[in-house]
Amino acid sequence: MSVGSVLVIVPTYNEIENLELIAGRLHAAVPAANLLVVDDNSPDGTGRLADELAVAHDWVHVLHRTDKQGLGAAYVAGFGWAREHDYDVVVEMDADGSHAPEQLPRLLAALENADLVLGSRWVDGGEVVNWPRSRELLSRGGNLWTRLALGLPLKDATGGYRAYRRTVLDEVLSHDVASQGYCFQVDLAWQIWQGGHRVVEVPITFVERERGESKMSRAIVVEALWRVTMWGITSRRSRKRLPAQQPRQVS
Ligand SMILES: Nc1nc2c(ncn2[C@@H]2O[C@H](COP(=O)(O)OP(=O)(O)O)[C@@H](O)[C@H]2O)c(=O)[nH]1
Ligand SMILES: [Mg+2]
Repeated sequence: MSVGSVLVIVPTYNEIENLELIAGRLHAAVPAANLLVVDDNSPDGTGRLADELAVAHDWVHVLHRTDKQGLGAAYVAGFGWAREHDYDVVVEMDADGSHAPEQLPRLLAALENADLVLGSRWVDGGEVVNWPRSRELLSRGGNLWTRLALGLPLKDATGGYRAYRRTVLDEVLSHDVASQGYCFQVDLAWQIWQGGHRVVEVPITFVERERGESKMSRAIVVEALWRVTMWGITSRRSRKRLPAQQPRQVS
């Protein structure tokens, strides 16, 4: 069984050392998938490299943006492109190798019985390699707060390795998505779960980048904390959700 045409969106900001490698690994792992690089005018020339790859390979596409506006904005632009080009499935994947393309077939298989599949570090069988203790605590703490504040029964709602059915993206993007930074991930999972769609977590092995620098910042953490808390307060005031579907874990 197939889930249909697949577009993998890779947002980039200064990922010149990583882009070609991740593109090659993706094509080897899932040859039928197309790649869309969404570059925010990286000073290191990642956008030019992406153009060269697009000339060399018909499965590579590039969306150039004029400046760095955060992960959320880059993905919203990429999702718009995916909808214009009528893909059935849209995947989010980092450029830095943390999200192994070799694990993508498992995410896509799980999407056969789901609307959103999350690659999860914090379910049984999931793991993180080479992360400093501080990053692990931030991720675990962020996910705990997300569960408490929103009642969102997911172990890893902040992760960025996921596969969406196009139909749920259409629904989510019919509203404005205000989240700019990494809390964009929580925002979408929360909206899709609230919409009554099937959300499934699949264990992944997340490997910290070996090349280039993380773009995580204090501002990103503060935005996430603030927004998740506000969503929690607002939804408690107007809880109108139907009885929750529990997410399932697929191994
Ligand atoms: N286009 C774009 N990509 C971004 C932006 N911020 C982060 N990224 C990309 O998002 C992915 C995850 O970022 P990364 O720095 O690895 O975050 P970390 O894994 O949480 O430390 C990488 O592919 C980055 O290049 C942004 O503002 N714009
Ligand atoms: Mg990273």
